[in-house]
Amino acid sequence: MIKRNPSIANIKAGYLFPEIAKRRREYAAAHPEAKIISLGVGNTTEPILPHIDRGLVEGARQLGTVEGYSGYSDEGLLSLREGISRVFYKSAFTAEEIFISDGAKCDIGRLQLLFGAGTPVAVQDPSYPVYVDGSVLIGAAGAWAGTGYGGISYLPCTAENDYFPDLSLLPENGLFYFCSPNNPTGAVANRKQLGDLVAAAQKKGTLVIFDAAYAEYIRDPTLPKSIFEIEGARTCAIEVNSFSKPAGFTGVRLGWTVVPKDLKYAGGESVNADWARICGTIFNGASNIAQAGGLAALESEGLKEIRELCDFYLGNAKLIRQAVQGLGITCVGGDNSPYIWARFPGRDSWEVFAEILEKCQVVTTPGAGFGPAGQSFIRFSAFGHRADVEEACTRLSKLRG
Ligand code: PGU
Repeated sequence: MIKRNPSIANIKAGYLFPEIAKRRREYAAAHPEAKIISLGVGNTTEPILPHIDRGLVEGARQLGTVEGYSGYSDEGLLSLREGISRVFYKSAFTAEEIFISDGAKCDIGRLQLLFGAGTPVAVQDPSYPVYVDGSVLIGAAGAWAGTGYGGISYLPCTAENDYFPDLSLLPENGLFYFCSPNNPTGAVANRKQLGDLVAAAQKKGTLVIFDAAYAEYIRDPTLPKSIFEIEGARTCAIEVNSFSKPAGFTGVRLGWTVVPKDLKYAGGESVNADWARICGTIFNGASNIAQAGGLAALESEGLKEIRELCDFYLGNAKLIRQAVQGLGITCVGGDNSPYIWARFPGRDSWEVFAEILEKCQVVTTPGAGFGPAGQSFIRFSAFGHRADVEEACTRLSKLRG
C-alpha cells in the first residue's frame, strides 16, 4: 500500500476545535437535559447586517442574468482588490499586491508552500494553532527537529513580557507568525513594538506573516491595525486578513492576503510572483457571491455595519470580562479583541474546561490548545447571542468557591 505522509504522523492527535466539539457532544449525550452555551470556538452568531446582506443577494441575483453572470474570478475582482487597498491601506498597494482568498485560514495553510519544509518557523506562544499545525503538515517539524535547520520554535508572549516576544529569538532567514490582536490573549502590539519587530525581522532576514483577522476590533486609535503602518514592513512582511470576524462571513468565506512586490527571497526572486503562481495553480478564486458581499462591506454603509457588529461582540466581551473578574479570576483581553484570556494558576486547562462544562454547561477553549504558555488558561469567546452570553455569565458564578 501507499505510504502515509510522515508529516501527518507529527501532527497532534486532533485539531483543537473539533476536539472541543467532540467533548461537547459527549457531555450533551450524557446530559440530554443540559442547555449548553458555547463561548468556545470563535464562530460568529449574529445575522449579516442589511447593506452587506443586500450585496450578497444582489451578487447571487446577477449570476442569473446574461449581463451579470461571471465564472472563475482567479485572483479576485479588480474592484474588490482596489477597494481593500483604498479602505485598509490608504491605497498603498496595487491590485496585484492584494490577493482575494476564501478566508485567512486557507491562505495561512497555503502560504507555507512558498518556503518549503526546511524553513525554520517561530510562533507566538500562545497563538492560533493553525500556524503550528500547518507548519508541521508542510514538514517543518519531524525530520528537521534538532538538526538546527527547520523546526518550530515557540516564543513566549505572556504577562511577564507584555505579550511581546524576545526578538533576539526570531529565526534567522525563517518565518515568524505574528497575530495582533492576538488570538487567544487579545493583546495588541503597539506602534513601537511593531517597529521593533520590523527592524529585527529586517536584520535577521525573517519573514513575518502578520495575521490581522481581528484588526476591526481595535478601538484604541493609537494601536496599529496593520503591519504595513510600519515603515519598512513591505520588505519583510505578508499580511493575512478576513471578512469573517468583522462582517460575519465565517460561513460565507472571504479574505485577502497582501504580498508586497518589494518582498524578495534571499536570491532576489519575487515572493509576489510566486504567490500569484501558487494561487493560480491550486486555488480558483473566492466565490463571486462572497466578493459581491465584500464590495458592499467596503462601502460607507458597509463599514458602519462592520463597526456596529464588532461593537456588539465587544459588548459581549465586556460582560464576560466583568463576570470573570467578579469571581476574582485574573483576565486580559476583550477591549480590542473578542477574546478573554483568564488565568487559573496551577490548574490544567483541560481540567478547568471540563469543570466549567460540568458546573456551568458553558463550553470554553482550554489555553493549552494554543501552545505551552497557554497551560492554566481558559479562552472565552465573545461570539454569541446577547441572551446566551448573559446567561453564561450568570452561570459562571457557580465556579465560585
Ligand atoms: N486567523 C485567526 C487569528 C483566527 O483566530 C481565525 C479563526 C482565522 C484566522 C480564520 O479566519 P477565516 O478567514 O475565517 O479563515 N479562529 C477561530 C475559529 C477556529 C478555526 O479553526 O479557525 C478561533 O476560534 O480561534
